[in-house]
Amino acid sequence: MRILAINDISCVGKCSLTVALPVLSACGATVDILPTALLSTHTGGFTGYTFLNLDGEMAKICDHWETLGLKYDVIYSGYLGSKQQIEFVKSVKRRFLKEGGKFIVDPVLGDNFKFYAGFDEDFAKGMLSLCAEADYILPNETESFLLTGERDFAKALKILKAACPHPVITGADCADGYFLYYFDEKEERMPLIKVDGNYHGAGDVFASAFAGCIGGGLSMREALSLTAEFCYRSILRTKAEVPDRKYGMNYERELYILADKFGGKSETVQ
Ligand code: PXL
Repeated sequence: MRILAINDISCVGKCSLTVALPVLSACGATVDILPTALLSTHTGGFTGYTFLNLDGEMAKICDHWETLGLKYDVIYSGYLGSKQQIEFVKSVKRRFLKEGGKFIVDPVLGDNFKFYAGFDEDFAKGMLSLCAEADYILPNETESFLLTGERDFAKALKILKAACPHPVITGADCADGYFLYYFDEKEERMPLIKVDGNYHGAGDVFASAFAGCIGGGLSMREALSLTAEFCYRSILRTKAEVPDRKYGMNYERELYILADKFGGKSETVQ
């Protein structure tokens, strides 16, 4: 299974591609990357970070790839560095997704009911148009609100479903519990255990694991349930081990959950 991960490289802070690579690899995927921006750290909680937009480079990289005839089973996109990149990622899907392949969009926009630095309403509109090209979208509760203007999760899910066949709201805090809201063949809710606190990078850990599980052939429900278990354990570990949450999640020693599912003895190795 070959996956293309389109996301930024935040050198410090464990999110985006530095998370996608190990998590997707643990799911047995061959991972290629298309970096959208290069930052010294992510933008959530650090100050003074560097930011290099890679718009021009992305176009050149893809032109080269076309000469190699590359095609992907899954294309998974996350943080985009500019509005132009939204249109560019649509063209990447057209050029490089295999017939019958899956396009998974994590519409990275914000958290805690605020946009991340550099994003606004106009960017959210563009992101919704990218969601309309996806098979699966993975907004958190803030992104679900920024995309739909709706705080009620059942209503937001309906609006998202009009854009994309399989939306997942990745952490819906409701009066009667904490849930994944998603649409597979019908609207469903999967209960989650809520751990107090804010865990930077949790969305990337979730989206990467889900993309790996879908690429690995699991059904949507199986993929969500394994992803939820992996995230829950990683969050518990992070809560215990990482005092400064802007440094991201300690998910590494939970990767075995994915590797156990997707690993196996090679027939060529005795
Ligand atoms: O985790 C989402 C994310 C990805 N990439 C960058 C970010 C953030 C969130 O803050 O700043 C650069």
